[in-house]
Amino acid sequence: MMRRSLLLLGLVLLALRVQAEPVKEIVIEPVGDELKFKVTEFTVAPGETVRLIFKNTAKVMPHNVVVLNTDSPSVVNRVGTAAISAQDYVPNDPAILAYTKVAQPGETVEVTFKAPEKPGRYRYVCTFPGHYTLMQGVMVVSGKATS
Ligand SMILES: [Cu+2]
Repeated sequence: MMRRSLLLLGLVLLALRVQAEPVKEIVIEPVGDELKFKVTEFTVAPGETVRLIFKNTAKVMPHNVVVLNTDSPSVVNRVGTAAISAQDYVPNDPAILAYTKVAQPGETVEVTFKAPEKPGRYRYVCTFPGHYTLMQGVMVVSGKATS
């Protein structure tokens, strides 16, 4: 009987621990129908679980959010140009850390991913054709690791 209660207590504690794992929620919208993200910079902790939600509040423009593992302009350019002919505008590129699918106007999409362990600046772009040169932001990884 005692052993059974201890087992149950253990399970409850385990469940609480799983629930307590922090998830950083970031909500991004475009600026009207401009090729701009409203949030152009956000900060997360190294290794943190990030839930990135993109609410496409635009009236006519489809958009997505593609997070890269670098801030390098040449990589941004490489991914942005390859996206034009890629399926769903997301090329198969090793620099892509996470991405949402394309959100049509009025649609909300999201992606959950683990932030890099390495502090630094990580560029995110919209890879819908013609958007990436203007539609960009930076995810800053900084501070103490969460795990
Ligand atoms: Cu866009």
